[in-house]
Amino acid sequence: MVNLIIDGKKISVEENTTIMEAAEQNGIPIPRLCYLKGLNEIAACRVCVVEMEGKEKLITSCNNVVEEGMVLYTNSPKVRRHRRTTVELILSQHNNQCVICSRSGNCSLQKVANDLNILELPYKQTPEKQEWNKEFPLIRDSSKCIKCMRCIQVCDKVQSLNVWDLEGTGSRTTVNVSRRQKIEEAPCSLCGQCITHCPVGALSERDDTELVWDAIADPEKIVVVQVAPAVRASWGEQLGLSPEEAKVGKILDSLKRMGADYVFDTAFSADLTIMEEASEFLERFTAGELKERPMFTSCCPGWVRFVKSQFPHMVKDLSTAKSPQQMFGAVMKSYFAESIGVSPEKIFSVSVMPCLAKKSEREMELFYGEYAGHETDVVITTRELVKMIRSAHIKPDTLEDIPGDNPMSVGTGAGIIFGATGGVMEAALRTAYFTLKKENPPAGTFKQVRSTGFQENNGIQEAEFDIDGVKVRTAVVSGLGNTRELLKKIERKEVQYDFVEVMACPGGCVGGGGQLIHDGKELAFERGKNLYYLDDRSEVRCSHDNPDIKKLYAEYLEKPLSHKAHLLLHTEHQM
Ligand code: HC1
Ligand code: SF4
Repeated sequence: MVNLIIDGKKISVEENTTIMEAAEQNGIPIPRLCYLKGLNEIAACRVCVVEMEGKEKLITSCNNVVEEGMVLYTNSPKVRRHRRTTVELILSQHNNQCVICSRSGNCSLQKVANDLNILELPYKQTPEKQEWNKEFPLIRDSSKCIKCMRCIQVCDKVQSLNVWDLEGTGSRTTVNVSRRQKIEEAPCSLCGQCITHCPVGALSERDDTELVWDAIADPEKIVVVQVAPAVRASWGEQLGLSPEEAKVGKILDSLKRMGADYVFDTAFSADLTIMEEASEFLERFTAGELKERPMFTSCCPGWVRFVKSQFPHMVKDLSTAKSPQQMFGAVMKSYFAESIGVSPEKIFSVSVMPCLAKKSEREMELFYGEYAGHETDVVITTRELVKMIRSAHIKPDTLEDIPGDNPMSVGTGAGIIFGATGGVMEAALRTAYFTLKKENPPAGTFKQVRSTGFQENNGIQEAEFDIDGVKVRTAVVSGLGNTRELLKKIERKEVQYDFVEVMACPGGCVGGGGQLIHDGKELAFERGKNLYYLDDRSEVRCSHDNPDIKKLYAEYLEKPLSHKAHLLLHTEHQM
């Protein structure tokens, strides 16, 4: 143990603890902007400086470790003076129009400046302005970038894509798309992790909320909305709702109050995806097609973008099943439109997703009978949903837990866990088990595929199951850096699996780039536990037992992998 004094308090901490952590462990928070544990410990912002007795120069607390006998001050006049000047200089290069910023009220720079009581800006304002393609789902506003390097680090170290880099030297140093590419040319997976790790509003999603409001106001359009499984685990976080209170039915109620005509839970079409994907898996498995390489899940468009740009020869190994978002859209514009007696053109299909990549996945086209168009018309993120709830002046505590509309009102526990890493695999195995054994697996049979933490086993969860004498080898991975390592091992034949689930975002969609932002906190696994809790308490826990899915097949699709199912629910993954 190391003994030292911080702000007059005698403390004792383990060796190699950073000053910042030592202070924090003892109830002394030190302000910071760039620091992220394990990811960005480079003292780029210098806001975390402290004064050390006997030393003239201030030291940064995030990347210096404690030493025996140190006497430190985190808030001395000298520290406050320096910290203030540092923040004033950062503000001189920052577009300070906080009122019209997507991160207004949830910005670390705003908080640090407020805490320092900075009410005037002594330095000349010179925020930079780079061009950006505003059509792209990911928006970067260079005038707000504080060069903390977090986006560079998360894209490089966690996602292994290096979309961002430093450009220029000295005071002209800036962050931009690497190799002087345009963002639409870069291998961006649209996972949105750079957004959720940005301490300010330099990165955000393209705002599509006005398109939804316009559709709601259009009397010619029937607005149908689906809400993804992971959204329920995050939307309440900044609306004052506890995880227990933030039920998906309340989101559905909020959408109805805003003017949506029909509202649904995407867990329904997650069940539909399982029906198709589990059948496809068993078909490919028994035909001996998976001897060389496994079948990969295809519901995460971040992963699909990644495999297309990084491992194009593996695209053919993806399941042909469309994602639940796209399946729902296809069913809304066919089965549902017919059930309410309108033409598909009248249906305006909106989805609420924890994800940015879903905004590009929606560009997928559907040709069905006379209809040629999109399955999904607009995708908004969880953050955009919360903005809409706020702008509609809906009081969250008045929302009611209403069911989804018919004939697609039921989603099972299997559909709900899609939002957490391992969930798609577990849901598929429950149904594959039933197909092979003609009975449901006992609860917890496939728990082994659940991840215990993003960092453990490089985020890879391997498992092997014997189902009625059939041996199935599975792997589940989240995070694209982890995925790259896994794919390389598969290529080198160091490992062999039959079925692999990949989610681009660490922890799965619960940690998606469209979820609410809590600077410095990784909440994916907490949120994931919430989904597993909901699954435990679901009345129906297997996709094949979903009564609305059974009805859909009986009345419309006939059976999984039927001709009609292929037409509506599968894709060839165009490059
Ligand atoms: Fe996901 Fe999925 S789990 S991909 O994250 O397969 O976005 O939640 O909706 O489509 O169901 C996202 C979540 C989501 C799809 C499902
Ligand atoms: Fe989107 Fe989920 Fe994939 Fe992240 S893991 S890119 S949120 S689908």
